Formats: sequence, structure tokens, C-alpha cells
Amino acid sequence: MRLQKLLAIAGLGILSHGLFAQSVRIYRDAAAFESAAASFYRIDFDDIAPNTDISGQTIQGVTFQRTGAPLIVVRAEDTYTPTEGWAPGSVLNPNQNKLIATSGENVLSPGGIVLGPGPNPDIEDDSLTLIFQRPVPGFGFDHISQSADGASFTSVFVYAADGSLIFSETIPISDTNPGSPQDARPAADFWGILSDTPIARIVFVESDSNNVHPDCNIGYDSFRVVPEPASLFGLGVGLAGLVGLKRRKR
Ligand SMILES: [Ca+2]
Ligand SMILES: [Ca+2]
Ligand SMILES: [Ca+2]
Ligand SMILES: [Ca+2]
Repeated sequence: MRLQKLLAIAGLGILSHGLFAQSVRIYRDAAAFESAAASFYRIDFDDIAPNTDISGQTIQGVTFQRTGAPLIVVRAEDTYTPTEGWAPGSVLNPNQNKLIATSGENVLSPGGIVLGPGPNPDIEDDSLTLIFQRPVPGFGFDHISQSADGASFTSVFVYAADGSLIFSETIPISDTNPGSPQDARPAADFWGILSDTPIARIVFVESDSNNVHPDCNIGYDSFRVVPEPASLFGLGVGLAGLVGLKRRKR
């Protein structure tokens, strides 16, 4: 198992045409993810001044690429759901629908502090693309729902360095008030992935762009990045190079 993982990281799994099946483990429990990851570091947004637009910035080896609303770091406590603009009867208690910080005070809230109704891409298209400067074997984060009513509109797509899709799904969210989506509360739901194929890019697509229920905004907090072991990476390049040399001689 250990050798298989090492070879997969080295890229030999691809060279040997699927001799080693690509393996992915998905976590919904932060503690389980953190104990399964050999090591990880955090990006918590808490040392960034509130209301900073980090679109295009690289933070601790991760580039934040804007694909919807501008990528603004805010104090979670400052976020709010406006009372106007929602479909009649579809929002009962807007005061309760603000983002939750799962570390410190700050979260990433594309569009900023106002969690306004759709369609309004500059406010509520909370999509995000992460590019890893060096591909990583794992990533986890807390998905923050403006209103967690059990119906998620956030999809995640995980890509390898060669552009192939490693994994995708709709991120599950909690249901804080079953049967009453107009009165559901915010919640944080952990999502994490460990992959034998190093991850080069993660694309989040957030597709609720309507004004029905106070749930068309999401936030992101408490990233856990599992770094590629530098020594293994160097070894992998060396091994892949050797195999390439052998192949050319044939
Ligand atoms: Ca935080
Ligand atoms: Ca937003
Ligand atoms: Ca909605
Ligand atoms: Ca949205």
C-alpha cells in the first residue's frame, strides 16, 4: 500500500497504464480527515484585513482564482442577509442568516458582507477555483451555508496536473430546520479529500442564483492543505525520468 502510494505520487501509475488504480478518499468529518492526513497546514483568512479582495492572490502556495463574485475576506459577524429582494414568504428570519467563522473571526465570502438575493453574480456567484503551486495529496475546508436547508448547490471538481478529473460531486450540507427552508439557519459542513493522484486544481461551482430561500450565498473557511512531501516529489521526478529514458532506448 505504501509503495503503491509512493509510485502513484511519482506518476508511475499513469506510466504503467492503470496498473495501480487511482484511489480517492472523501471525508465529511474534520477529525477523521485530520488524523488520516499525515500532516497539513491551515489557511484560515484570520490574518487578512477584513474587506480585502484576494482575487488572483497566492496565499501559502494556493492561488485564489475568481470565477464569479470578487473573492473578499470579511469578518463573519459583519455579513448579513438583506430584508428586501427575496421571493414573497421565502425568507422568514433574515437576521439569523449570516456566515459562521470556524476559525478566528474571518471567512472568505465572495461578493463581500452582503448575502443578497439572486440573480446577482457579483454578490452571490460564490464559485471559486484554487490552484496549487505544487500539486497536493489532500485538501479539506469548511463549507459555510448562509442557510443550511439540506439542499446544496455547491459542486466540487478536483483535477490532476494533466487536467484529468480525479473526482467530483455535490458537497452535502446539513439541514438545520427540516421541512422549513424559509427558516433554516447557517451551518458549517466539513469536506475533505485525500488522493493518491496529486491534486493541482479544485473548482467550486456554486449555482443557486435565485431569490427563493435565503440560501444563494456560501462562504469558505479553515482550509487544511496536505503538502506534497518534498523528498518524495523529487524522487518521483527522478524515477519518472529514468523510466522515460528506458522507454526511449527501446
Ligand atoms: Ca477563519
Ligand atoms: Ca456571496
Ligand atoms: Ca435559493
Ligand atoms: Ca449563488
